[in-house]
Amino acid sequence: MDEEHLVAGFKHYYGHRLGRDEHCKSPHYAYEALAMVVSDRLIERWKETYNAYREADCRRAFYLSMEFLMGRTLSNAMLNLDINDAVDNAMYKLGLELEELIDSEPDAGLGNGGLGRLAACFIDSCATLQLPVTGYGLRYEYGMFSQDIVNGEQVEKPDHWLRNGNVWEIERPEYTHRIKFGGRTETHVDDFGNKKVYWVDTHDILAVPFDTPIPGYRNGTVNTLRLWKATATEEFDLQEFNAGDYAESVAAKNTAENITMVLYPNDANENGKALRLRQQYLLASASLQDVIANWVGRHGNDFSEFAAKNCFQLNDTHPSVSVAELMRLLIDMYGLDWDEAWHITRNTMAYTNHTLLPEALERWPVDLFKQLLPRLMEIIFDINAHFLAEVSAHWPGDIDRLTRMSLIEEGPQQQVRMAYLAIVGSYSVNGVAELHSKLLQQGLFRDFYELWPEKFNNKTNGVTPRRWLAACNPELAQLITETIGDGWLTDLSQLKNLKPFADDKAFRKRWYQVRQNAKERLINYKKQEHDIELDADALFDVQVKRIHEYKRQLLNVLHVIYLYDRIKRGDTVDWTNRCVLIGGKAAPGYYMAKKIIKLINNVAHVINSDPDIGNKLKLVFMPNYRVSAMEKICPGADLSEQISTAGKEASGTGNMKFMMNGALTIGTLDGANIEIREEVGHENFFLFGLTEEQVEELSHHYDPVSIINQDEDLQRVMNLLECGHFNQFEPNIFDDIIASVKSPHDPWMTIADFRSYVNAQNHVEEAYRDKEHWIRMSILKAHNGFQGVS
Ligand code: 26Q
Repeated sequence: MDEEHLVAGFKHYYGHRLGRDEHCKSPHYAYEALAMVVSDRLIERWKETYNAYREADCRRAFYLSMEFLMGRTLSNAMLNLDINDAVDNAMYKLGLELEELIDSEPDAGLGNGGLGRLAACFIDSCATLQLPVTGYGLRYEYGMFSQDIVNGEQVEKPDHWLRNGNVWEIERPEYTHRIKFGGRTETHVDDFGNKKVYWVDTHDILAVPFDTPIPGYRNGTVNTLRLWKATATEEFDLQEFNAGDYAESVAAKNTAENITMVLYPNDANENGKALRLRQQYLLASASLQDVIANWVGRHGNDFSEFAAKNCFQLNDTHPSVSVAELMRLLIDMYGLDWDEAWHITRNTMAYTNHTLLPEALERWPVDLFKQLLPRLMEIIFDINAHFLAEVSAHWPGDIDRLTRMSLIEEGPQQQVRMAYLAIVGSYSVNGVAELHSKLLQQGLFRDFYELWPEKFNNKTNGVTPRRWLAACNPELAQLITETIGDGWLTDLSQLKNLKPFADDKAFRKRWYQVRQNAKERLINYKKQEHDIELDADALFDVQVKRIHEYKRQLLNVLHVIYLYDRIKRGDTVDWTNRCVLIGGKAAPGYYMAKKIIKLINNVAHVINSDPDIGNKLKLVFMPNYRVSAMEKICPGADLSEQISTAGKEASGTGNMKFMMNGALTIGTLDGANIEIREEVGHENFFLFGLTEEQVEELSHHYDPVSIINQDEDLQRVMNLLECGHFNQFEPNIFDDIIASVKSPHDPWMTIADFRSYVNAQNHVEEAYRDKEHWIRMSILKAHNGFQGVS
């Protein structure tokens, strides 16, 4: 771990393994050599952790997720191994710039947003808490697309993140599993009248695992993230080869390998795609076979303790075919009877829901399911039959309820309701914030809550403070540690010990200085990457997240236009300079989200090139928002925008990352905002907007046009939009956006919240002008110890 050995290790890898010398100009190889050196230091601890869990023989959890949005690994590994300073010195000795090496690591962008990053934060925290938790996911060849902005519009580029190899993973072909697709089922009855089902004539593929070490924070524990890659089987090729089609048989490998080729964007248009169902089944089957093979290796065919020793956490419904797959494996492969298998399944599966939006609830056409996974479809029908019998015993004669609760939705084409499958097959169902969990019980899953209230619970999301404070904002972390010790790194509630220091003038001064430094770094990053000058004294107002109508980036833009209009009218007494930064990706098929990006860029162009505006107001769209960008952005933000329509954002997690770095929040009573506000105190949170109940009530008689007519400011904002002020040479391109906010059916109610949002923003400005007051709030806000579950 010391400097000398790090230097020697680096030279060894750089010179002998990678074959580079001092003439090599690319920082990439230096990054690789350093990553190899750091990775070596994880391997021994990895084996020890594996053996320790084996010996402890405790219950283990497996986090099944189609997404792990890991971002970069190097700086996190260095932090957790406690070798930051040694590496810093070693690189200095070698004449290398550590920052540059860190920045040449590509993000592992194997996720869309919140749900994928939550999985990554959880496995980090589990390693730190020394919990025996393994992540299971897919090793996509292409992660989340990278976003370019051309003429203000999003252009997607494939993200071939593995192009230069991946130092952190180890392939483990010895744990390969075979996955069946297609074919048909045959039922045989033996001499004793026992029924046995065979799934035959299948087209099989292989799932090969790649393991990544997940180090805990300075505790010697290294857990595992195991990602599956799809490959062709040997005989798959051979069949065709024997028929003489050599080239075709090799080409056919592609069909198998396509399965893990690309991460699906979170996009309503991608619903129902067969390839996505193949991906989901690959994850479910390979992971369950893996755990069962390990179990059988230790306990033979005795599954009596299986549920007591294993559980599978389903990250949304994406892996929920696992419920049926575990039944199949136990019954068809290990000979258990239905009741035994069902008892085990119901006591090992747990389901986390991440959305209330009805369009986001997964459904698969029965026909497609039958064709791709015939045996699984049969099992789902059997589960449904048993389940509906239970429902009718509970509510005799209640046919409506049976129709509502059935795992199969009837209609022109039958569909499997994956959320219901997950609920029926699990011992626990949770939402991701208190409000969200309450709404699941009272709304979406009400029937199920009435049947099994004991299954339902809440687990408010959390984020890892190691990556989201210690690693991304070392200066602030240092100040906190100097003030209250370093216990907060593994016990976030200790941040409450900062509270008295909000009254300490000297501490406030240091806090302010550290935050200004972070803003300067963000400004430099923007300047380098996007060639724009920002003013460090301005209020940095940031909204970064996926672009979605319910997240209301549009409301943010309406406010920016309102500020622009005020400057143009000369209404600038007591003005607060403001830089509004917006970033995020739109799903490639989401028309409105893409229009919103275009609008942001067009408004930005008009504002930023108007000399009347100057430093009073800037609007910047930050392209290609991703994990490594957030690590640069959140330390430098003053104000975090959490402005979703109440009841629509399940939790939000960006809100937590901003607050722990000392930003204040403007937000609605939605998701985890509500709990954050309770923790930090109402006076430290800029609240606005309708409540979830008010949104629901208003939806019956919403009249945005009359709201506009009664609000002069809003009228002017709408006029600027409608007269084409931001699209002078592109007529009508924003008509659909204008129509959407003016529609009485607008589910996001942007217009309804405009006035109260503007008022809250006025309070923000007032507070920002009183610097001492703002710093006090920043300290209290960041550090009242909101914890979530990380
Ligand atoms: C669906 C169908 C086809 C292809 C992809 C998908 C798909 C992919 C990803 C659907 C949804 C997702 C991701 C959802 C997500 O990130 N939800 C967020 O989860 C966070 C963690 O719980 C919450 O904080 C956010 O509120 C929630 O929006």
